Amino acid sequence: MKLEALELRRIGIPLIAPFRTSFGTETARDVLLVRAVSPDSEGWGECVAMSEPLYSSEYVDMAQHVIVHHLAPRLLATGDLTAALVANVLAPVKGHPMAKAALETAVLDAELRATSTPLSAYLGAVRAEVDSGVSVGIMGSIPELLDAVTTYLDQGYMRIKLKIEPGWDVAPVRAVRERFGDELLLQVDANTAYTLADAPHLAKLDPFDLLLIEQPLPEDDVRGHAQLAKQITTPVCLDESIESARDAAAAIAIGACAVINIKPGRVGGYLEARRVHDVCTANGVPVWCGGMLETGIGRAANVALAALPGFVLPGDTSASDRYFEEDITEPFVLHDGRLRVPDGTGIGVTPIAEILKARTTWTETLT
Ligand code: OSB
Ligand code: MG
Repeated sequence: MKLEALELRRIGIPLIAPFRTSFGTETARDVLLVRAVSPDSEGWGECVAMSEPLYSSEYVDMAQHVIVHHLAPRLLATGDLTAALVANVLAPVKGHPMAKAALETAVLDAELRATSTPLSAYLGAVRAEVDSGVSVGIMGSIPELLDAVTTYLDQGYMRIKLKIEPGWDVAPVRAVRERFGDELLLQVDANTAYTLADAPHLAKLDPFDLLLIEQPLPEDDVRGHAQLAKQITTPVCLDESIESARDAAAAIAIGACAVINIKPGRVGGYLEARRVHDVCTANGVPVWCGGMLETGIGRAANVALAALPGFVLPGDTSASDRYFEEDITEPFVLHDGRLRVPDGTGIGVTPIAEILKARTTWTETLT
């Protein structure tokens, strides 16, 4: 297709409740959206970079800058662009997977809409709905945590993930396990808050039969995760450490992870995300779809990915009302603990014009 324009837009959208992780507290999302325009189609992508570089080195102002000055000009200068070409065209620019993913998704959405193909079908989905879990932030007290988990379970979520950090780990896990019983699917996410020296402490989580512990050690300590895996019985899952299918193959080969959390933004887009899935599946490693507090635009595409066969664990694919009072698309709602995979063409959703307009804080069109 001929890429005529890339319309960039920043929107501000408050979170229903503050979301605290080991790296910080989010109270609102400042989201960069990309609209790709071709003569006969248009497509949307959401950049998952946060306001500050605390999850990874990317952040939204930087994503905007690299798109305007380095990435968009390369795409706009490509005569006959396809989604499959985007990563190659952008490869000379090092890093910035979240910025690249937003662009690739917008181009892919436009391409799929032009051929009336749903993203789920294009990716190879095998399910019409996906099991939903919920990521529960660090709370001020155990009673507050138990109340939050009670509410989510009443809503039907099929799996609970607790954010942990030193000082908020064994006690909240024990409290949730004791209150909700052995059948509850329960896992934890440390967002790199520990070191290998904490292995004896992390082993105290062993009796609670967790599904997995996500990214306990720093992102560049893949070998440390392999060593940790020998000292605890909880399966180790990687998030931040995995930025490509090659990373996934290497981590699996040295025994650094038994599970992988796939986030398309972290690996540069849905095409690489599918390759991570394929590598994991070929190695018998289960995967699940992570989240970055996306609006309906990012969520729609995540849900399509989560319908691939290797996604055998519930994802952080929660309903719109877990995050926002009002989403920018038709809201995603839980049906018996699941989200329906959009069946429209492309990502299957578009922003609602009035809501988008009301939330927009900045826009620029690149040609
Ligand atoms: O590590 O999975 C993470 C949110 C922002 C940044 C990193 C993470 C998360 C979550 C929430 O855990 C997932 C979601 O509900 O979108
Ligand atoms: Mg994580």
